[in-house]
Amino acid sequence: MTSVPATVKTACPYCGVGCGVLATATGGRGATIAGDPNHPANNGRLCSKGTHLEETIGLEGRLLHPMIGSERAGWHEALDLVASRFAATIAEHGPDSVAFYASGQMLTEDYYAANKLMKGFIGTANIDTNSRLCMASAVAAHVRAFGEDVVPCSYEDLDQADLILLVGSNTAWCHPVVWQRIEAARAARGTKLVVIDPRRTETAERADLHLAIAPDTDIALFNGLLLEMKARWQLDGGHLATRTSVNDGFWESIATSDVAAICDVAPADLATFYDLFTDHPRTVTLFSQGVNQSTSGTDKANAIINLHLATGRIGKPGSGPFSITGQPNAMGGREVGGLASMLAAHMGFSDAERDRAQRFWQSPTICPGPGLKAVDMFDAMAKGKIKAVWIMATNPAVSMPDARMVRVALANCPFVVVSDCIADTDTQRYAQVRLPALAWGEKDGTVTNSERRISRQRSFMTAPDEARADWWQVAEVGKRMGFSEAFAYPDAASVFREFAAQTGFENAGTRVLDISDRATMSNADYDDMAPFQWGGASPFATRDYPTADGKARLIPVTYVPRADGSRGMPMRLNTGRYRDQWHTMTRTGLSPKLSQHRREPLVEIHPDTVRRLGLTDGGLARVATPHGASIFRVAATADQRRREMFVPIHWSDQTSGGGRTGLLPGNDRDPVSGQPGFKNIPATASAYKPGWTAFLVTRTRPAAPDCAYWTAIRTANGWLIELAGDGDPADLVALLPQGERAEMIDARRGVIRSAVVVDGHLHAALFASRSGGLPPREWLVARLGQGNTPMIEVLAGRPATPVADRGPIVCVCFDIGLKTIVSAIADQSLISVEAVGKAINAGTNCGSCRPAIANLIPRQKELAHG
Ligand SMILES: Nc1nc2c(c(=O)[nH]1)N[C@H]1C(S)=C(S)[C@@H](COP(=O)(O)OP(=O)(O)OC[C@H]3O[C@@H](n4cnc5c(=O)[nH]c(N)nc54)[C@H](O)[C@@H]3O)O[C@H]1N2
Ligand SMILES: Nc1nc2c(c(=O)[nH]1)N[C@H]1C(S)=C(S)[C@@H](COP(=O)(O)OP(=O)(O)OC[C@H]3O[C@@H](n4cnc5c(=O)[nH]c(N)nc54)[C@H](O)[C@@H]3O)O[C@H]1N2
Ligand code: SF4
Ligand SMILES: [Mo]
Repeated sequence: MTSVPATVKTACPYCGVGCGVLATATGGRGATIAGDPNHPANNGRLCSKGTHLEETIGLEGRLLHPMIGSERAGWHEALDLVASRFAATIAEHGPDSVAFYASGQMLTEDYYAANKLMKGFIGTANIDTNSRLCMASAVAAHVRAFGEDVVPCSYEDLDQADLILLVGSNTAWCHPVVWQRIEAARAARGTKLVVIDPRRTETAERADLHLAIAPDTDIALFNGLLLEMKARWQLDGGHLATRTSVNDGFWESIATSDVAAICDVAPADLATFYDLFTDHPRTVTLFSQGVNQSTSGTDKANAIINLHLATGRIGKPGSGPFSITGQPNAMGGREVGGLASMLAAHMGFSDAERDRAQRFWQSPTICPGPGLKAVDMFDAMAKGKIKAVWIMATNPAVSMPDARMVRVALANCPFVVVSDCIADTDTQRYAQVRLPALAWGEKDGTVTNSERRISRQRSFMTAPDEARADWWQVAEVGKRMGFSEAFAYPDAASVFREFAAQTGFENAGTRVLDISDRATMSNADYDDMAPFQWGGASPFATRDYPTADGKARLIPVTYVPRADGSRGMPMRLNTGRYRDQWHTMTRTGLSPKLSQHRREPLVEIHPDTVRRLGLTDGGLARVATPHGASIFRVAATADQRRREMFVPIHWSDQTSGGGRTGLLPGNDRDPVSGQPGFKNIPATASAYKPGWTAFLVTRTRPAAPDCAYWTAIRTANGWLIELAGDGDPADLVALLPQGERAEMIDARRGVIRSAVVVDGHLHAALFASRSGGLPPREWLVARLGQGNTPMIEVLAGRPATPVADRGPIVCVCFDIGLKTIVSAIADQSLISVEAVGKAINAGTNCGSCRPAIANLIPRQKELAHG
């Protein structure tokens, strides 16, 4: 009898859109992946990252056994050691000498267990999370305005809006399925789109109006808009009077003169913005890291919320201030109290709330108040105050601001435990104990997306070797620390039921988060649980705001110019994401498809500024801030404002010897939320002119090269490694694998061309030059692992009969390059993305490249001649 492989309904492990995925195991570590047509978050759609999940679920690079130092250990031994070291540290130095650094990539069950252990049983609130770097400002703004961390919108509101403002969000790249929903609304009802972002992103390029504001001037813009609406009699007097509380002096406090000058936008564009807002009452303002990751992030978010409260554009279809979450379970972490500034189940630290949590947990102790927020936590570690830390599902040695100092802190911490599914990460290098976690496809539990929708992540593959669930690891340590009963969970379902019960415990309608109707569900019901939304589609449509008087608050927020310029640092550095990579690339970096979109970390700079700084487009630049420096490939682009730069966050020590963005930001942070300002950093850039440049295509990855700049990225059959440095390029030959070698070396001119063949197949090829002239990469990348390629062609770096240059890959699903798309548009007079799709397929699968194609259509003439 042959069994038909079962299809499992699960949720995507990447962004906070929270798409439903249908996964069908195909044996071994394989699976077919499709969008779940019945999941309300995506109705069957998946972006490039979701679509190519199958390339990331193998066992390559996985941590499969507990490790103590460099030795393999048994689970008992490792867990005993963690429990005993934590207990001993607490006994000697008190509960505040230990810490937990968690992640929005943990499941709700993992997070709940970790928070309970720290706050209720160890008795310290020193548990914080990478959500501090991500959502903390939005959380703080929600609590200030609504009394509770509640997102007042749903995705449906995007379908019903007449105007959508995207503030500090590169939606087309970072929340692509929400983007596709916005596009659908524009097609269906002509929804207007305004993008507020200093950069002209692919998202901004698609907008009806792009306001390329000066960094961190959002408060001036939104206060200006609110005052203009007041002047135009557009406020909602009824809503203001009955549902909000406005302190005396509020209107004076937001007074802002000369908004256009502060924001550095054309007065005519500002007028258009005001008119669009006046004409379209159904407005959703979707905001992301351009708002949150700022030293004024909480005030920015409140400026947006003020506008919606005062104009009554909240709690109605097609309206509301919509903070979109980054990670798959950033919202779930907030629900369970995974931040050092919240308790659990949306409670704070008052005596009554602490007492309530302690009685619910029946715990021996309870944390006395808030704990250390991420930056302060690592700071305390550097100072020797935190003596044991457990890091789970996050890579702070790369992603924290001032990553160099974070590494000093980790090196200084006597006991570091890291739970990860990957064996070698920059953070793992500092661990005394490494615990192997289940990865996506193996783990089982729940996540909550941006619109408060709880979905099940379900396993469809068996756990490899000794990898175990994160919640299980926490519970086992809890038991070993003497809390056997409190952590005796037989399964994830029992953790979820307890969390559900806590949301209802002595709640009596005071907190919106209440899923206690699930507290008694059976394991079978948990297994079958369909996605559901807490708080309903529009939580504040009818119910009071969860404040003492039931009213929302308008928060006085004032624009204050930043005064952190540094001597010799005349530029501003902005940092963020690429379309097809996820954070520190531990998973998306495994996918050859996803690695095509951007082969190297670029520093994007306006062409005028490139010239002024003496840089060259395509050359290398050393980007420096007061905290560190790193080398990036220069991309000159008028999409950047002058004197501003943008670099991606993705490259780590595992993938580069340059491009290390984490070294650049400092610790400046929002005074309310403690969230670091990652997007507006004083900086400078200067040319790095290497003695030689080189690249290596290879089937097997060599040890990390020792040169000023290198980056390694996945290709279909191996790796592409870009290199630049000083000294003798001949040393590079050591990077080549064993095999039959063919070479062309001109030592005087510093030219090396060397190819390695194994069993008649091209195994590696190295090209180096002192003059900078190197052949194109993609033909060689495609030859890798292939037989019968004449050696003379390999050493020439190109085939005897030239092949058409496709240009950089735009559509990764069908491997279609920019030049192919541009010539199809020109030759066939294509005028829409659909027409391009019909002609050459590009953009017809996941759709992540549709904005890029749309932007090529009007620019086709300029590009075809360029
Ligand atoms: N492809 C991909 N998608 C992802 C992720 C990923 O790693 N890769 N990560 C996920 C996570 S965790 C997150 S948090 C989200 C982040 O999603 P986004 O917030 O959309 O992404 P970012 O690139 O960090 O930054 C957004 C934009 O803010 C702009 N910005 C900078 N300064 C300002 C300012 O002062 N004002 C305004 N208005 N805008 C400004 C930047 O130019 C940038 O284009 O993405 C999620 N989705
Ligand atoms: N300069 C700059 N820095 C930033 C940002 C920025 O815009 N600019 N953005 C910030 C933001 S918004 C975020 S969210 C952070 C993200 O930063 P990180 O959280 O550090 O990035 P990830 O690469 O997602 O790290 C997740 C780690 O968990 C592992 N992992 C994956 N799944 C599991 C699991 O189920 N269990 C366990 N135990 N491990 C798992 C992965 O292998 C990986 O090592 O970066 C922040 N840092
Ligand atoms: S938009 Fe893409 S990355 Fe985000 S959840 Fe959906 S498929 Fe995953
Ligand atoms: Mo994030």
